[in-house]
Amino acid sequence: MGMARRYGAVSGVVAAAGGLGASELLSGLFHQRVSPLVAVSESIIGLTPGSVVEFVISIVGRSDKPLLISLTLVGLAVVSAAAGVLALRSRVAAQVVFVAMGIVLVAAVHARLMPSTLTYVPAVIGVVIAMVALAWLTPFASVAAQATHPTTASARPRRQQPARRDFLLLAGSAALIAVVAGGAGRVFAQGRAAVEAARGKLRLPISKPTPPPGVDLGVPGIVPFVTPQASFYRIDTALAEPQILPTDWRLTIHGMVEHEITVTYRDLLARGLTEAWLTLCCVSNVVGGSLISNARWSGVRIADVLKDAGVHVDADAVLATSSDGWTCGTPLGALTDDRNAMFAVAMNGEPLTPEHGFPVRMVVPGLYGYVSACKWVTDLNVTRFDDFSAFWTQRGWSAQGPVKTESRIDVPQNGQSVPAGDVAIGGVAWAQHTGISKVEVHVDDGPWQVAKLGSDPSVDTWRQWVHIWHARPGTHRIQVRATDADGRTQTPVVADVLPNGATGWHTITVHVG
Ligand SMILES: Nc1nc2c(c(=O)[nH]1)N[C@H]1C(S)=C(S)[C@@H](COP(=O)(O)O)O[C@H]1N2
Ligand SMILES: [Mo]
Repeated sequence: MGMARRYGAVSGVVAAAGGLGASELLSGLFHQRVSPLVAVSESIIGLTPGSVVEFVISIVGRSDKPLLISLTLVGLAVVSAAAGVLALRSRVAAQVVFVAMGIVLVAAVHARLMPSTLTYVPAVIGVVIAMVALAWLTPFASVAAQATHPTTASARPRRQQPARRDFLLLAGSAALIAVVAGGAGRVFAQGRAAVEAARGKLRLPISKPTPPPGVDLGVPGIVPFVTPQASFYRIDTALAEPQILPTDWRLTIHGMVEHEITVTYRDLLARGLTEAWLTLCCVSNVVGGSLISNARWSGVRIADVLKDAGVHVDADAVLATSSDGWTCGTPLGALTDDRNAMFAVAMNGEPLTPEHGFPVRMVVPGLYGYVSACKWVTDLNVTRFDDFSAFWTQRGWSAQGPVKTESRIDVPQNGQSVPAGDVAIGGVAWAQHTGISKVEVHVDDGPWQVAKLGSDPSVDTWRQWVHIWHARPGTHRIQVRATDADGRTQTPVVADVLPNGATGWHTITVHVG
């Protein structure tokens, strides 16, 4: 490799390393399950035939992941080096290569993480930093390369040293920053270790949840009745989620109460746990959206704890505060009536994960998360709606947030092509704390067809539905609507998620060939 190409390659690799380091740091700070680098590696596993993956694992055993990440790094390095060389001739072309790598990172992150506000930030910032770094390094690389070229070097002997030194210094510091940032990302990720260890030692009196019979209709493409932890949607404003040891956790209940009380984790467990199936839904879930998931929750009834504090008759709300400062206001009635509003300590048979509120969070049947599901809850102020506004209500969202009846088509997917003949149209529907009594589907302007329903263990969960459609060739529009147990059919009126939840019938188009 000629000197010029070598400098180009170095600047390409260093620029990419800078971007990657930054993305590792940010994803560590945001406590994302995977960084863009790991997301790419995991996607490679996903795209590799299962037999090949098994074969590789059978050879390298548990080191398959580090090995794969190393290979991904080598791959990225090779492409970046090539881009760096290319930059000496065409900066635009080199940046196009970086953008392409960025698209790969973003796509991998998209496939591996549940979308939330910060999902794509590490990958995007990483790419931008890499591109800026390349733009900075390339001129130095070309000057240094020219300076070391034998003829120009002898012609300009004094130019040689400074130019090389400048480049190496710049590239060296960029590489150093990249390594430090990447390392810091790892350290942040390890900050979880103590909490993770404490969490691992907990032996909560809960059993592995088995889905009740009939909840899963067995139709491929419909989300499972129970959402596994890893794919449970996640929404919060915490840049770095709170890391709270169970032994440090305290909940203070105060305000319009007879006795102010403080509860420890041990106090809470001593009360005995109740369990319930409960679907959690975000007010930001658009029609057809995926910000809704279902789990088995174990916890302590909030009503019982509030009874100990003695709530004043004229209170009508509870303002809950999280250890990260986030707040939500919940109608007192929803916390004291007979529904299973709870301080949850476990989800799907294991202690809450840190991102879902470990050690203790609230879950309240029938209410959107933003008015009820306070994660890392540490403070309850019994009060009146007139006397406060909470995090999202200060930002234009309604003070009250009952979950609206909705239904979603999971299969076929919008825009999909399906063969003519019998096609299963299916999905989920929910009318929380009321229950679903009927789901209907119609194709084009045909009559509404009643779908078959999966069973539901309570009125607080979503319910699967399926309808077998005799599909004829052509392009068709499919719509779904649900009716709740009180006989109210889902409104076709389209409403935006702001200020209190979307409405409208989920509509998809499929091509039958
Ligand atoms: N501390 C805290 N709790 C929070 C939030 C938050 O931003 N901070 N977001 C709420 C919102 S808007 C929703 S929809 C649910 C989501 O819970 P999950 O991330 O466990 O799915 O948590 C709620 N609890
Ligand atoms: Mo939400």
